[in-house]
Amino acid sequence: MNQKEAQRRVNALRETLERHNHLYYVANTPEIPDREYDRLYQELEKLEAQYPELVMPDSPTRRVGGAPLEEFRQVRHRVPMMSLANTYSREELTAFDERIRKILSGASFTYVLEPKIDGVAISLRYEQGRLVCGSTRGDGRVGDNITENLRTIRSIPLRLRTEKAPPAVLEVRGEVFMTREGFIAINREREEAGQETFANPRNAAAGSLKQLDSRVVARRPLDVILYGVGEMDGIEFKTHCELIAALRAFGLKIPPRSWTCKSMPEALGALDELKGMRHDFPFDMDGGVIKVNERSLYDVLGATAKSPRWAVAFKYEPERAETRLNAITVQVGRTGVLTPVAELEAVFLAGSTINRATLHNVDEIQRKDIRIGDRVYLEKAGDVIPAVVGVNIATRTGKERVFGMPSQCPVCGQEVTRQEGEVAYRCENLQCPAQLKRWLRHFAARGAMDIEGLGEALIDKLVDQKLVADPAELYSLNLEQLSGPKGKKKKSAQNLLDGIEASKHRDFWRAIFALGIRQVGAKMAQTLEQHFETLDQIMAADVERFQQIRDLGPVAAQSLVDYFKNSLSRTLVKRLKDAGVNFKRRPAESGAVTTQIGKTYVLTGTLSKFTREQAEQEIRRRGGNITSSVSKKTSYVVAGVEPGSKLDKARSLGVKVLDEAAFLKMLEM
Ligand code: 0OW
Repeated sequence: MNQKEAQRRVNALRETLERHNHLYYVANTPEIPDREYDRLYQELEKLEAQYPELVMPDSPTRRVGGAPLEEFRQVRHRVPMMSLANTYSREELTAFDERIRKILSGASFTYVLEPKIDGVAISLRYEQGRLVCGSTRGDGRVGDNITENLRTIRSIPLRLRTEKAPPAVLEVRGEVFMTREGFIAINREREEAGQETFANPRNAAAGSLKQLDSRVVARRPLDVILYGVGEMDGIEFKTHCELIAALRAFGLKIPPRSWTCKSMPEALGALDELKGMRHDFPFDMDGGVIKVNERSLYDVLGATAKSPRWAVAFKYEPERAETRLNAITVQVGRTGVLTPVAELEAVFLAGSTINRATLHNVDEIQRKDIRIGDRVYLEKAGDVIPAVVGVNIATRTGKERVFGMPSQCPVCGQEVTRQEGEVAYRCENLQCPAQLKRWLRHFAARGAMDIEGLGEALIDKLVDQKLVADPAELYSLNLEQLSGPKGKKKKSAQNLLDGIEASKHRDFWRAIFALGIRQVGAKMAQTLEQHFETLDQIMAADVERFQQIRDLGPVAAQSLVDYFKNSLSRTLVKRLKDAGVNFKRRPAESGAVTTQIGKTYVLTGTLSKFTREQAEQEIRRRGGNITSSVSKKTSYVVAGVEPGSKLDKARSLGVKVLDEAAFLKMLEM
């Protein structure tokens, strides 16, 4: 290939990759499997390495920067980033409407309602269609230049998509957020690694954007939604709806829903509808924003010192409960981290009864001054995880007790340690039964090796009776050991042995996930299966090889290399292999397993045979994709018990709906 041909191929690859990036991260309608995307990406990387003169700063391979910054530079916003007036009351919305009508003295106008995303406000500056600067809001006039960090967010295009000449300047404004799923995953990882956890998805997003090393940011599951503009040159919009439509056409991600309303009463009705959809969005939404649609009226309406008079945010009260903290117990995790857990008087909150909540670490307990016996407030972080957010100090009697972390592991008695710079206390005893139990639970779980009959109680027994000291030993258990005195439990013992036997033939990714490698969740294990045929190939890979894979960042890459360098892990893997556990990708089956490629699914409601995660895995395994919201492009909506508004949307758009039985049939399960 000569230079000219290389240039042509590089251009074609960039365009194709940008298109698929947009389909995957913005439009939520991927068309090609990940493996195909990775192949194209690797081809581009190779060509760019061969012809460095062809490298462009906005190439899809150039999202993650090099060395960390020393500090962020400052950016002056030429059009200030305004704040928003907030209210919790519908009466105030009516007053807002009256005020506007008075100023406009009879001019006709409409309102737009859109969800209020609970994230971090940012501004993106595109010059001649290229992303040149990304910044935080700061004080509204001056913010931090966080371009490097924002470039790592895949839903932010590095170039605007347009057939015509792009505007000379277009500054777009919006919110960076972390999805609830991403927040839960990252907190789980951090807890296991002994790091401080984030209180909610908003803090996780804000904390991520503050990182000076964009390689760290690249690993955080961040996303963006854009809903406004700042400075513009060479483009203008008459209405907010027109603006949003233009952002969408430029390939930018816009609010998932919006309502155009003729009056405030209509907007109030839309607010109710939006509230009902609250849990359907994959991100935290704390209310709705009502904006005047006609932009020509903005100057007339003007602004206060901080916020425009043409927009207002209506915030929903956070769902909160008060209950008594009866005790604080300490749990020992799979990696030995000691986690304090709040034992609560049972209380109902946002759809479920809660009697326990993680307190994360001692620092957090001290910061909130939580004492045993206190009346505490509970909220659900990221809408799902119960969290103690504060104490009702007024009800203190003086009998409450301050909590102290035990100096010895509550399970094995070994002295606990706290490493410098870590918030967590750890039990470093590798033989600690608590760690072993957690490890076995992870290994046998439905999402991993799915060993039928091996529940918590049985694992406790096997460990306490010293029958099993690691997962490989499960495979040498025999009927006699399990049958109990006089062989009373022969039948259940045989069932367990059958379950263990069956687990040897699970999919390759399940075995990878079951190993419990730090940073390697089920999704990552599936990605690894797509890229490697055998575990031996994974074991032979280096950090660079792992980093060629989309969605696999430097921390996970290092964790994989460290894990397989360790002789204990290698021995364990060998023993599992010798026992007959499958560590190979199955040859692509014809028919069933590949039939879903390119199809997009939306899940709603509860399924009886799968958790949400498992259903998603089964779809992905067959090459299908999952998106969070229903559109005309959705292939199927899978509706379980108590489906949300997604089902109504599917029906109104004529999208095919599958109940659980039809879904199972489709999966041929
Ligand atoms: N968080 C949001 C949101 C939104 C405002 C911006 C300035 C004038 C109108 O989803 N959908 N729309 C606006 O429009 N603001 C939002 O969030 C605000 C902006 C400043 C602080 C919040 O992030």
